[in-house]
Amino acid sequence: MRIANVEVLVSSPGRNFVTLRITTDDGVVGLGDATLNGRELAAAAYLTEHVAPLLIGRDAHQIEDTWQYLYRGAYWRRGPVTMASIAAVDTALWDIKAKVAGLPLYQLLGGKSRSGLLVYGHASGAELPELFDSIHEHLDEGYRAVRVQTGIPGLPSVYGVASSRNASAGADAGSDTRYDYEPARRNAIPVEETWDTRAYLRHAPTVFDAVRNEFGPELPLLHDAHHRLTPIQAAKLGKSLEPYDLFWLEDVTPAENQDALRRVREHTTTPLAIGEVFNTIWDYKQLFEEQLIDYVRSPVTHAGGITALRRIFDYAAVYQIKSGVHGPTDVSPVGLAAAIHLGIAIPNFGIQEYMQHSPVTHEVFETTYTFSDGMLAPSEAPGLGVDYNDEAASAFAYAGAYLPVNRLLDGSMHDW
Ligand code: GCO
Ligand code: MG
Repeated sequence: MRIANVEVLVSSPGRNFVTLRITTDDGVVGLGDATLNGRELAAAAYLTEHVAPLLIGRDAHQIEDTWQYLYRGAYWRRGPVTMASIAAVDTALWDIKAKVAGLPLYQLLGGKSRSGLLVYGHASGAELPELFDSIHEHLDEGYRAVRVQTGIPGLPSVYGVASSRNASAGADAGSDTRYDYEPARRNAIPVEETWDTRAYLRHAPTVFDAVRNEFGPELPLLHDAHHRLTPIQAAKLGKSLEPYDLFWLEDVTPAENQDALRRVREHTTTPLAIGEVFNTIWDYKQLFEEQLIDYVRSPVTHAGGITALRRIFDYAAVYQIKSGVHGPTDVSPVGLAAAIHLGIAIPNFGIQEYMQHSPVTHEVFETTYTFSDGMLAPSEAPGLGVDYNDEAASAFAYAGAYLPVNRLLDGSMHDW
């Protein structure tokens, strides 16, 4: 079974997505996600110019060899563009193999280890009343765990907080208080936000205190610091949130310097999650071996595919570290479906992020996975269980959109 056709599909049903479609000589079709939010066309060009020509004529069954061929063969290793591209090829080949076997993909990964994946959604509010409404909306929808983000006094807008009930305006209009930052000023330069770490460190514990008082001790609560703190500030935040028993505290500090997490760990027992911007197993080496984190945030889409992420999870399991896969709406339904198949199979599943794609996204990506009682589950359809509707996609042309950037009050560039 040879690869006969490779197509890079760029579309924008509500937000931009890069999808790879591989077709074999006997007509089996596989899909992969290579969406790199704000830098989509770099991954699309990498695939079109440098990967697609190498795939034609290859044995579609040789997933591992193709992975090694693209990773080692590029000479220039790692990096988000390369690894998102390899991920798309890898996922599409797993989709094909499972379709040929006539099995849902998770069966090829060892079968089910659980009946469903516990997920968390994005509750947010500029002020506590909106936040409480948002948490109630999530609970009413069945969510059993929620991420909590709020505004900070003195700052006009903050990461993770829906700016209005129509935060996802345009094609996504009508969405609720769930946070989404797309489509953010299409064809314009990035929005600039401001940040004040001291105000944040003062405010965050008061929010969690209020949420625990309102919703009680049981509900798993998560929080994302989005790479903004120094190690000692991160340590301070972890310590100040300990009374509120967080499920996890995410991206407290940028982790290029893995030693930084040692400092945080010395000071707090709040569980730590990291890795949504990592690309390979090497980014986790010290974090795993020194047991500096508790949850792995990499998605299939940005960490080299199902083959590579499964390896990361196996390595994590040695240290009792669990999965906590990134699932914002900029991971496409193809990337999410891959995560669901992997998550249902691995022994060390922790939680899955599930922001929910908009109805308009689902016009293009026809999915079969299900969400009920706060759990995601794969369908029994062969392969990933996702179809790409070309006709629907033709109505949604790509338009450049950037993530915001962040500055401190004195104008210095900061991490967003
Ligand atoms: C999360 C993430 C996202 C990212 C986004 C960038 O935890 O879901 O931090 O909100 O900011 O995926 O493209
Ligand atoms: Mg995050």
